[in-house]
Amino acid sequence: MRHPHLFGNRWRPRALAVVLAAAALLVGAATVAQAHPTLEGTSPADGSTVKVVPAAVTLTFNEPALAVGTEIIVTGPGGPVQLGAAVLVNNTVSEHLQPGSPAGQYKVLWRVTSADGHPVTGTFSFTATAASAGQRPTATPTTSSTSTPASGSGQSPVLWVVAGGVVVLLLVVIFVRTRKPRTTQDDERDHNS
Ligand SMILES: [Cu+2]
Repeated sequence: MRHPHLFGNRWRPRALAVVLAAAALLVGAATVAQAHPTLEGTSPADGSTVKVVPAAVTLTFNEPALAVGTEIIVTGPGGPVQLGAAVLVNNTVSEHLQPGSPAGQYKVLWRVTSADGHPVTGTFSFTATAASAGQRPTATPTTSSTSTPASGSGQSPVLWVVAGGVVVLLLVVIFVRTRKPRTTQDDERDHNS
């Protein structure tokens, strides 16, 4: 038990056993989950020099990511140029860049959510020798929080299992907290059983 103080002294062994069982279930569910996605490549490639700033950057992983929490920030000489939410297609995560993005060095900060809900992060950079065509939007880019949900295929139900487990744990906590020992006889019986 790493954090015994979290449980307090009022907790009885039986209640603790229930919590431990629920926790074991959670751990079991998490173990079933796939390993975290690993980055297999980027476009543009890390450290490469491209002629013009691309319309989008794309990261390819060995497995699909979850849209929730997945975010790509692309910063160039003129500041951030990412446009809208990241787009998830199969094993790839793309981020569109503003038209008219200036030449120079670009740094890409990415965070993707793996099937088990854990975030995986990384960075890469590239250099563009010419600005991309088009006019840079003058207004501040809308930071839309509506991310494109990935199609149902490839999504793991583990996230729901974990969420369900958390709810069960909360119910156990509420149950144990509200259930006070009534008599000393009750306590005696619990000890002997
Ligand atoms: Cu994980």
